[in-house]
Amino acid sequence: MAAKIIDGKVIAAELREEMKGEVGELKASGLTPGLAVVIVGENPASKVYVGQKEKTCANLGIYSEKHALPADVSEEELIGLIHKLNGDPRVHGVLVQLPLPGHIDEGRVLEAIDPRKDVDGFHPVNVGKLVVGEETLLPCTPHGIMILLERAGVDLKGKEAVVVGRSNIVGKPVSLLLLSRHATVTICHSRTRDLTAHTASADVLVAAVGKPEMIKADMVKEGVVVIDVGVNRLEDGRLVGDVDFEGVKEKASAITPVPGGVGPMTITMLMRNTIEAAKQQRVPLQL
Ligand code: L34
Repeated sequence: MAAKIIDGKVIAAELREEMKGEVGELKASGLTPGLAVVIVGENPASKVYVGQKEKTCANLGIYSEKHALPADVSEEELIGLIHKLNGDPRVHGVLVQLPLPGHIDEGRVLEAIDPRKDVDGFHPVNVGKLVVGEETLLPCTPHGIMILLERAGVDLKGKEAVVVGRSNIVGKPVSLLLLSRHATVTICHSRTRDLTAHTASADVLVAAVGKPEMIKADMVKEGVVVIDVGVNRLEDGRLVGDVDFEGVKEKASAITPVPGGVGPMTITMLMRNTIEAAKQQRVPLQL
């Protein structure tokens, strides 16, 4: 059986079209959603992603500003900028592109962002809300994955969901979201003893490790739904996922491609969060 291709590019474009209308209405009512993106250093991939984020903002009518800091910026200076953005009423979302240079404590930086402006959903307060099932700004990639599964018509209740990778950005939060939809969730990682024993039992497999094409056809079962979060640039310039797409698509019932799968959804959900954050910041909390 050849798999259905889950087209993240098309689904993301549909969602952005809806958001465009919503942004138009908000602006007419006097509220322009605003996003500040902070990038430190010269990581080429980060530059590409940040460029796409700005372009998408412009396309939807969302106000955006980019703050590019040199690689040797001090942690204090970076946190100072975040405090300034926390207090700027034009800015509803603050995103610090990761990874950061080694001399900067990532946790300290993420904790400096006002949780209400944390459109990445990385602040411990928002992570905590996700854990206990409270409504919150969801991390963009995991949220995008859940929408792809929904649009592909995948019912998660009682299914075996296997997540390969345990990062704070993808693996851990997507595991919690799958759990909240009543999947039985297994998280595998670099120390997992028999990876194939786990992946072969998956009804839904999420690969988020950053190793080019490591998930092979003989590691999955017939009919599996595969979400490939990997974005790996090979030496020959090709962009591939963590899944051997050509092999695995012959066994899967549905699969996301790279590029054009999860990536476009990540940026689109960032726009969603920026709009949500703007709406929440307009209405003062009734305590
Ligand atoms: N703070 N840092 C913060 N938030 C994030 O949500 C990210 N991430 C990850 C890296 N650091 C971050 C992203 O935005 C990865 N990431 C991301 C965003 C977009 C795409 C991939 C990763 C994407 O659009 N990928 C395209 C291909 C792009 C290309 O040609 O290089 C795709 O179709 O998959």
